[in-house]
Amino acid sequence: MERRHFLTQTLVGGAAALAGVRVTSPALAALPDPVSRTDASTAAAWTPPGVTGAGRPYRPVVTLNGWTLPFRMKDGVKEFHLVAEPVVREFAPGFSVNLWGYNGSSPGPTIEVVEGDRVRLYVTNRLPEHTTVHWHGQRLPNGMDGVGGLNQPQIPPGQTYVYEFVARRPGTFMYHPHADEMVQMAMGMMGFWVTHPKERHPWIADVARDYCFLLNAFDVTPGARTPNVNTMLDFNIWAWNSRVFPGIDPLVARLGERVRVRIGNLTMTNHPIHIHGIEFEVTGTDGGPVRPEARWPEVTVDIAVGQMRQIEFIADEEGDWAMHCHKSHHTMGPMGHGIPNLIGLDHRGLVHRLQRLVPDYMVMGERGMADMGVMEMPLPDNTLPMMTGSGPYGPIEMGGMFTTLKVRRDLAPGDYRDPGWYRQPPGTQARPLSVGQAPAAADETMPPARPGASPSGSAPSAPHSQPVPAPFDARKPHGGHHGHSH
Ligand SMILES: [Cu+2]
Repeated sequence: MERRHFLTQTLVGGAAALAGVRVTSPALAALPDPVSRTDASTAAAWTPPGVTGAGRPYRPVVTLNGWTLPFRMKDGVKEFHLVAEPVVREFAPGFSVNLWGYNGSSPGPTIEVVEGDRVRLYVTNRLPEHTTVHWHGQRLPNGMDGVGGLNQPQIPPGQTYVYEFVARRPGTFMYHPHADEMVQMAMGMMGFWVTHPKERHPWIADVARDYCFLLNAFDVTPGARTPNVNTMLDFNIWAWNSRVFPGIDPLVARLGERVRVRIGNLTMTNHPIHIHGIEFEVTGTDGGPVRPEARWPEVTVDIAVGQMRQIEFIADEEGDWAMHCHKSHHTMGPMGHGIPNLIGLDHRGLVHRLQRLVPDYMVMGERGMADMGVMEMPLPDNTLPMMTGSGPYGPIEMGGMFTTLKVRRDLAPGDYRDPGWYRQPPGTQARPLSVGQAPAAADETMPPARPGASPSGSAPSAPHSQPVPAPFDARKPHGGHHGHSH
């Protein structure tokens, strides 16, 4: 829940500085109160009361499992107060991680303004080391770009700096530190920024729903609570806004609505984001809106490291549509990594002998790994299973970067609540075929070879002179598992 803190003690105690200028007590008193939120649910869109700064009223974005930072107007300037600080983030029920973030959460709150707004951002550093904030993608004076050591001195612990610039172009942006980046981003310091157009823009459509979230990744050893910060590529928590399925809320839409989704990638690898059931277009990139004649239809958009993409579609098919990263190991929890492929291996006999040595020994992956979705195996505390999250028909067998797009006819405009699982109309769902209904299969799957003909077109061989290899002696999977039961 949102609550207001008063920073007076912290700020008076530290030697606060505004852009290198020492701040006197009256100036400190003038700082906007920082707003904090630790709840990881999707907050309702925040509409500023009455005033929208430079532009027309806009439809606010909804940050998936996140929230929008309230501002105050002061002398025509939108003033925000970000506090960089340690936070505890729940990635999914049963799994929480010690991170660094802003104003109680990681990612920090979304900053939402209108093109032409003059924006003033106070940044208070409550981390144990220095930091800065870089406003990724913005046009701004060089001294406001936030690269520590290049554009400004680092913000020491306990101090407050102020950034001020005009939001010059509409679009999708991010913010993150440019100070000890590897550590601070591995610890979750990042946030989203949306600048709405100040007037009707020919390349920016009005949409009924406007979602945003960041792609982020962490390396948390199973059983641990704090990320490893030196990991270069081998992350094991693949998250959207520091949440993993089933902790990621669904995107909901009313049938026929135009929906925009803005996605930024602050992981160390690219993510092909795939949505089932609809086609979308990339209507904006890091550099701004894409002119309509330059767009093409997609069902998957690859979002490279450091990029932002905004996509749009008409939600014109009812149902619960999967939406996920198409790198299959990014829809797996931490236990999905580093397991050898055991498919086809016959464990009979072996398991029994191993269990004499290790009573809890069980077979993993003998028939594939789908069993992991229902298995209740003991895990270290504070660790998610490899595949988690169930649907109306059982385990979905995915975790990590996965959620659903839920399109409903009877949803009220502006209602973002999870409508529950979709009920397919009779006759519109894949169904089992009972024995006897199957169309008759031909006895022979290959046409008889014509004498002298060779499938490859090369010199005729004498197929009947070759010995027929014995069929591979694989045991067919059946029923239960050996070594454990569920
Ligand atoms: Cu991915």
